Amino acid sequence: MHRSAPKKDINEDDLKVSEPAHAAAGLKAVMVSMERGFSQAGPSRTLRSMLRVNQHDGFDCPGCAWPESITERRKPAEFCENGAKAIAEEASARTVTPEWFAQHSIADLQDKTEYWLGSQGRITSPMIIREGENHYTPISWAQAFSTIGEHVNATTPDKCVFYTSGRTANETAFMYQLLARSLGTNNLPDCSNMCHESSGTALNPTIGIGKGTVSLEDFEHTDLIFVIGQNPGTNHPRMLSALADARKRGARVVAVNPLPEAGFFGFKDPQTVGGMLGKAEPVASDFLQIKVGGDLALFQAFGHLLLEEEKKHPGTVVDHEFIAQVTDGFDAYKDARATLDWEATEEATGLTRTQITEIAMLLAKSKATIICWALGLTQQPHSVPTLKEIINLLLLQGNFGKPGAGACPVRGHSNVQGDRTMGIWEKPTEKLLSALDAEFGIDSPRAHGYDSTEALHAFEKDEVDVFVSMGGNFALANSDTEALEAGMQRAKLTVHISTKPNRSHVVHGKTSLILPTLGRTDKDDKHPGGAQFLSVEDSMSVIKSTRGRLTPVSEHLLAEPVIVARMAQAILGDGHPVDWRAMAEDYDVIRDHIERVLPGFENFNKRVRDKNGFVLPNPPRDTRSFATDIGKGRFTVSEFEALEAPEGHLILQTMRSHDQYNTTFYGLDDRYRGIKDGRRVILINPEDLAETGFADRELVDVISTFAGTERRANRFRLVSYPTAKGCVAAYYPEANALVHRDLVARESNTPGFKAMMVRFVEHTQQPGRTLDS
Ligand SMILES: Nc1nc2c(c(=O)[nH]1)N[C@H]1C(S)=C(S)[C@@H](COP(=O)(O)OP(=O)(O)OC[C@H]3O[C@@H](n4cnc5c(=O)[nH]c(N)nc54)[C@H](O)[C@@H]3O)O[C@H]1N2
Ligand SMILES: Nc1nc2c(c(=O)[nH]1)N[C@H]1C(S)=C(S)[C@@H](COP(=O)(O)OP(=O)(O)OC[C@H]3O[C@@H](n4cnc5c(=O)[nH]c(N)nc54)[C@H](O)[C@@H]3O)O[C@H]1N2
Ligand SMILES: [Mo]
Repeated sequence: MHRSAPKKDINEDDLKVSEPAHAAAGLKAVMVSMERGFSQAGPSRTLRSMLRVNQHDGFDCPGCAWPESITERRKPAEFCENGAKAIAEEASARTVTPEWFAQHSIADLQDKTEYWLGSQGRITSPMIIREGENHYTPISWAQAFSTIGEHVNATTPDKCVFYTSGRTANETAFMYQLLARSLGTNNLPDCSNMCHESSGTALNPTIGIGKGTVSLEDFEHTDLIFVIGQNPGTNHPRMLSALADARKRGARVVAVNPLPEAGFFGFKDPQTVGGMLGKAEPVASDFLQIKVGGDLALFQAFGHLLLEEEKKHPGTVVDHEFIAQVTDGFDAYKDARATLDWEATEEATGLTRTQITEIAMLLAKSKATIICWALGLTQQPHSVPTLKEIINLLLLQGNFGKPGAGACPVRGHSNVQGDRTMGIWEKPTEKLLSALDAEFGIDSPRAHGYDSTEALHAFEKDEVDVFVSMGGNFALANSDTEALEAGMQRAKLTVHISTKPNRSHVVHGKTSLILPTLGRTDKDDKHPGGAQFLSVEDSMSVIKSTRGRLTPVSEHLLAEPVIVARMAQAILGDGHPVDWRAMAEDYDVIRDHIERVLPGFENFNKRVRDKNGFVLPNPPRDTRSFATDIGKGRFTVSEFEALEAPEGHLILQTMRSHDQYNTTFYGLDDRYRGIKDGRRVILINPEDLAETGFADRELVDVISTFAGTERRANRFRLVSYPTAKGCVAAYYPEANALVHRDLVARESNTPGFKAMMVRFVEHTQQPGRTLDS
């Protein structure tokens, strides 16, 4: 079933630019998804997998963490263009074999982009490369595991790092954290550290849970929805149906974003005839084109205006009863918001007083508001205070635990939320550790481990001997690409549990292993008791099963739980109290352990087999209560803060194109933004472009400044684009080399991927980062 892979890599000179689109999805979306599916996987695998996505007893879409509509209303094809691309990418019948590795030296592979690497296909055999070698060569599974055991046992636990990417299923994640803790380390950085960590850091102390408080049904009962710092048309396309439906019912939908993303303006539902034929339904009723980093100022202004409005019409805006009964800190908040500096607010947000007041009046009148956000709010120095201001607004109007209201952080990876529930966390609670110790007779370490940023520092300081990566592409996903890659190359062993080749495999440690694994869509039936399934948790705390059906591309692939169990056996030896083998043979055994260790998983094995799965407890949503240290919801007071570009600089944010999944590129068509066949672009407001003195499409080198240091990335093209003034945008991961590792969200340590200060200089052939050219 081998299909051949493209030989051609990206040629940035092919870049084409056209007008941005005004609506998302539609027939074109369906056509693109089918075309990608057929070219990667062939018609039969494509159709078989598309029909089972997000269906009962099917597999969970690896595309994003947006929930499926439950009950009878589940649509026959619960997927979207980008979900379909994610599936095609995984169901690919193209293969990366030992012969392929023999043909491509590391030096050769280091010159390739992610686009080329990822499109080569699925890895078919375990591979190893040792110091001084130029090629990966095949290795048996048994030898691969004993290599890991030897390396880990030759160093100390604190020099071992276990990274997790958010596609990892619950059962695998549970075993993986148990392995790290059995060894004696909490070095469990994950992609969440680079993603929504700021959300958890803001929510835990204020509402007592690091998760959202709405369910999908709430979208049917809400008056007002905010969609902030999020590009749903590309990254959560199924969310557009919920938004368009709410809009049809009469709810207002306010988008807050520096970019006029296509999904805000129209949605052509690919699951209805009207939508396919091109009739766009409206999505956002209002659009605030905010300056990057201006959201904190905006939310403080909303707070001020709501309190003013309450003074004018007492008892109509603020929920005093709710505040008195279940919250703390209101008076201090009220005092802090008593006055407002309009000049500073307009400067920080790039919005006018009239625009801000108009939207504040929508809030004042709304009886039930949902605030959704994603990465536009989580990857800046002041992200955590910004998100705490959202919580203040929701508390002020009692928007918790009532229909149509709540906080909705829209997660990324399809199981990133579940991984954290399972204990993938470098700062575990004592409750988790003591439950693990009691269940397994182990002695979990209490010292906190590295998050992703601290892991990057540790690489730099040569404090990582062994790096194990459960999925993901750490080298490219994190900041300061150059320093990180160099650090990774000095590690003694890197282990990559992967489906497809990526950059991290080719900037590997002195010894490196690639361990090929089954994906979501693959059948997992090589067990004494027959086929096994896994489970995931979506953005709204629903746990459900996921079961692949496709025949794996190679008989040498192992399921992730089996890989973890065999690593654990090789590292911890025979006398270890945990029965790893039993868990790997029968995933019900893992779920029984989870039930005894984690709250909310009573009867896990029974309930996970329910057609709609089950919902984890969520006190704010279920009982209007807050399990914080004070047993109340907490108002907080934050200083006014915004991003300010130094003279001659603009603020750079990084975002995803329509044709990529994080560091994986499906194609080169960012269709809604009109950017095609190239990725090294800087979207810039026409007025800002004029001020730089460069012409549209001119090549420039980009210099970022942070704390007196500079980073340089070469050969980007400026593209005139209707982004907010003062703010430019580039694609992730091309721009990651510009992010200084100390540029982080202060309290959560999430990299400042949407907060760089940059200037442009004429393109020269000077040394500097040109990863993709
Ligand atoms: N197809 C596809 N789906 C995906 C992914 C993918 O790569 N491809 N990735 C998954 C993952 S892991 C995640 S975390 C999510 C990410 O989902 P998103 O958060 O939608 O991802 P980004 O592309 O980073 O988009 C960030 C948005 O925030 C806006 N923004 C930037 N700075 C600011 C700001 O200061 N204020 C405001 N208000 N807005 C701002 C940007 O203009 C952009 O629209 O998507 C998930 N789903
Ligand atoms: N500049 C900038 N940087 C960012 C961001 C940003 O907005 N801007 N966003 C950040 C965010 S939100 C995130 S979540 C991180 C993402 O960081 P990661 O999660 O580390 O990166 P991905 O690109 O999602 O990982 C892709 C790789 O996962 C492997 N893979 C795919 N499916 C499977 C599977 O089923 N099992 C296993 N074992 N492996 C699999 C494949 O080999 C593929 O190459 O990046 C962060 N980096
Ligand atoms: Mo993410």
